[in-house]
Amino acid sequence: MEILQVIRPDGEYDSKLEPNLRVEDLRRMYRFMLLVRRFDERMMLLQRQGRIGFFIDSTGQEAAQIGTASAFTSNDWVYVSYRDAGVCLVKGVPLKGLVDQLMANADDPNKGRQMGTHWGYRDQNVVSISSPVASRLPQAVGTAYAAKFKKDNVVTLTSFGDGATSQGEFHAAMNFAGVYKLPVVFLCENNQYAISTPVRRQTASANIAMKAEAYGFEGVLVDGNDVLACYKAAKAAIDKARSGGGPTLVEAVTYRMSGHSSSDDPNKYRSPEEVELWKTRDPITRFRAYLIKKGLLTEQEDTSLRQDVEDELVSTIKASEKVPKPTPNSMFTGVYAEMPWHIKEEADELMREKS
Ligand SMILES: Cc1ncc(C[n+]2csc(CCOP(=O)(O)OP(=O)(O)O)c2C)c(N)n1
Repeated sequence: MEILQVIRPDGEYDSKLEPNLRVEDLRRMYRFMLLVRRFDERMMLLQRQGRIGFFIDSTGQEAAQIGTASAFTSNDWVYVSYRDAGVCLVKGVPLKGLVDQLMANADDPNKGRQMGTHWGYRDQNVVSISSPVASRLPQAVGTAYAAKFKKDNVVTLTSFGDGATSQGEFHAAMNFAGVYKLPVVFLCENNQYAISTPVRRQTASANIAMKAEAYGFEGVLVDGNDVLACYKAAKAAIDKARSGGGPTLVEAVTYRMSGHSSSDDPNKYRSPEEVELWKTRDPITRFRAYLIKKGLLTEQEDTSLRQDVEDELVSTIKASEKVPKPTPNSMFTGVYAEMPWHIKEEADELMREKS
């Protein structure tokens, strides 16, 4: 299979393949990429300082996430991965919403009940993450099935790692989506590892995209470190889904530059040479080179954009840290429309003990 690439690692590009995007869209995408990279660095530091409990970053995968998400509209549904802070931001989740989640404070829409990075934002159609690997895929297909049934003109995105493709849920979801021609985009962010398991231990296939063929729909292989290629592949998949053409599996070939999470040491299972090689394919360096080559960004503008991102992060962290923790009795709310008697008893007992 050919891999779709618009921008080469040195910033040179194929003008015949460039998607039709406005300058402000390109700049917006670049800013999101800078923001999520600094967000990752900052959050990892906060975790090391004990100011948040746990963190999973996406460094190296910014193009796959920002490029793909930029092709969706605000009405579309997304079932993201814990590694997809960038998708949440593009979907319109405020930066503070992400930091509040990690701080598990009272402003977190999930009231601090989820594990850190297990995003969920109802207002932006970002469905709360369930942790078992690949469990989101059948859920996303269910949403796409409902959309088709109700004739809602929405497309559902679900993103997952290469490791998820070894789970039964991946195959069940792909099969159902294929049979019912559902408006769903499967995004496999193939970052080469599932914690310490390399992708060659996940599959004997030449790639993951080709698996779509077995389920009767198209699979597309894309350079996951090329933001324009990711946008272009997603846009084509979304347009097809919206016009009744059914699902697409997009495999974005990328690399997880850091460890699996704040609890992992990747030096135990991969070589420094491998990491160095992927650094030369950095998605942000590549997009920056492209924008400069096209005259859409100057060195000075880049510097001030980075400062702007830094300022936004600093003020957001300060604001989130001021928010108190959720009150203990908030754990009894938000699940049942009418509280069952036994939960009410427990809530009353807690209130008595606290008073
Ligand atoms: C069913 C299940 N098994 C194991 C785990 C533990 N676990 C959490 S993340 C992960 C690796 C997932 O890798 P991949 O799907 O490639 O996504 P990535 O983390 O690389 O983005 C594992 C094994 C889990 N959450 N659920």
